[in-house]
Amino acid sequence: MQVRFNQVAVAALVALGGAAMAQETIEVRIGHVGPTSGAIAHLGKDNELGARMAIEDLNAKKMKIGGKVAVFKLFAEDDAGDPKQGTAAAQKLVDSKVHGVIGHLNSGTSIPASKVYSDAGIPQISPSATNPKFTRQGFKTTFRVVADDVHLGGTLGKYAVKNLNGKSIAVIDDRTAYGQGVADEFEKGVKASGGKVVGREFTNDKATDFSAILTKLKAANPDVVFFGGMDAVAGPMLRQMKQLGINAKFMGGDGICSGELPKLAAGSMGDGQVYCAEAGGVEGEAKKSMDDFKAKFRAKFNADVQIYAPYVYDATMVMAAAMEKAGSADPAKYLPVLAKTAGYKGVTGTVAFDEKGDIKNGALTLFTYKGGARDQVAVVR
Ligand code: ABU
Repeated sequence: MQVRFNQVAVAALVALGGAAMAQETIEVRIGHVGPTSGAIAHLGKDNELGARMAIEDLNAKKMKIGGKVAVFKLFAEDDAGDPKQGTAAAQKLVDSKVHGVIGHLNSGTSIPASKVYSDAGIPQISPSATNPKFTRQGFKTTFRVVADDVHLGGTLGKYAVKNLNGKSIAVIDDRTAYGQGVADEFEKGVKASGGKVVGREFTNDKATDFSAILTKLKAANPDVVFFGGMDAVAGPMLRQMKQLGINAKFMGGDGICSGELPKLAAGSMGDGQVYCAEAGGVEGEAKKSMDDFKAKFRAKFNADVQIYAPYVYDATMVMAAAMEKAGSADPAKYLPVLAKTAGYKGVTGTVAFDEKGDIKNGALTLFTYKGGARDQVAVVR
């Protein structure tokens, strides 16, 4: 009789232990939007892979939110870099009741989409939209983990005059929110540094023939040509500059600063001819975390980071950390905690937001290209 009692007691204890071990879970839906189709699909896919990597790492950690194990799910959307598709993708994510959004990639899509997220009270962190307006609309839900075009364009303008010794500088932009904005800031930076802008032309983000504007600028004999736009346009522009015998240095912002640019330029870039800047970056001891991320990314996806995958990764981690700290994935509950993010140590450096949702003390990394690969020149703040 005693033996039977002991058997029952042990069985009951095992059942209780099993119940305790089967922990409650909470589903956390993270939206991601970027242009995974169209001319800059390579950049959109790079961003999306950064989000996938973050989601996998978060799930492996078994992070607890409000005492429950969080199961993160990625809701990935394509906006093709188009403002209308951007707002449609944003509405789709709102309808899917995502808890937060990482994206979009472009300023031209991030800005209109930010109103959709703001109206729904859903936090949005862009890993790459640099137009200042993005965080200056008075929305509490809007954040970014990169420096803006004032910093980016202004620094590049100064660099063109002071470091590249540019005497006659030509400027082209693609008339997008990003391209025109960064070119305007570049022009201001050139003038503030005592440089001379000898021509300003524009194209669009789908153009492939630049012979008319390049021929016009060639007559002004520029020693530096700055392009505000993306790598998919900069590559063919570099090819046509070479065909026309324009031997000027070529500069651009973060939009051209990809691993893909040498391929898009199809052998038309001389070593040290092209300069660009990523709107973030780390150096010294901290660079190891970025290098480790890039190695892990390559091993996992058999692809090199283009530009912003590490920033997408950090943006996702920062959002999850705010949920963990708030003990809730409810946007209304974790948004105030997200806004107070300070000192988060990510792979791209320290993330802290100011009152507008901009990164505090954002860095820039200047690159040139040598042997068909990006070559880091300096990190500046
Ligand atoms: N920052 C360059 C690419 C994204 C954008 O701002 O449009």
